[in-house]
Amino acid sequence: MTVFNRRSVVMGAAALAGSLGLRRAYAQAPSGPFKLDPLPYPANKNEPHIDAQTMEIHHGRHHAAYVNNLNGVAQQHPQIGQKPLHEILADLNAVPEAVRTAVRNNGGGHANHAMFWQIMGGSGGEPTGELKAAIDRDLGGFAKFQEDFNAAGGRVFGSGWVFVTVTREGKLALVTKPNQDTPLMDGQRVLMGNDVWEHAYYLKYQNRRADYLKAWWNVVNWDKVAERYAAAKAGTLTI
Ligand code: MN3
Repeated sequence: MTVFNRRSVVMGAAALAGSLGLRRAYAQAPSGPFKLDPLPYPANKNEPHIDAQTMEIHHGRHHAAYVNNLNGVAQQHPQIGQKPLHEILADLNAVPEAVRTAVRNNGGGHANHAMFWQIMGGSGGEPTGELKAAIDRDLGGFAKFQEDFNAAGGRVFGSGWVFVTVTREGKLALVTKPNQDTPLMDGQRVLMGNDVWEHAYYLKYQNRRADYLKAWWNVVNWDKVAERYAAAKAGTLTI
């Protein structure tokens, strides 16, 4: 078999796996050190604000693809799997240049989505305690924080994220990033963030990103965000 023919067969197999749907694609995913954890709640938990189909596709296909792609890179460059993900992302210059962009996009995507699922599945409301005090101190209070966060998310051109970063001292700041970039790449820690890629909202909201940003607050799990805040101050928050 010539190289050309072998490649045709491989590509044909990949196309077939895609046409057979998600389960078959999982079965053929490259194994490796990076894992896609199941959603920590049923896919319909964020209804009606985020529909179950969006959650299923977003987690089971988009996030799964980042994990699979990252494992594919790790098969060729085993050292990629030997450091914690937040350390890899904080030092992308140490990643071989040939796969640096792949690690940036897929590693960032894996970290961002792992955080994202964790802080949703709640019922909104408002933060309390130390976290509320930090929002009042650093972000101008809860109402102003929501307004600024939504505005920042709306200003992201194309695909990206809006984040709240947190220091070891517990200080908060609003940050936006394009694509699957993350403040982890600047050595920072992420308290919470919202995905403003169209895949996060298009089925239900189409082009109305502002409506999605506004509705998203109804599914934030503030207990989980508070756990992340405490972990940041304890120095144990990773992704
Ligand atoms: Mn996404």
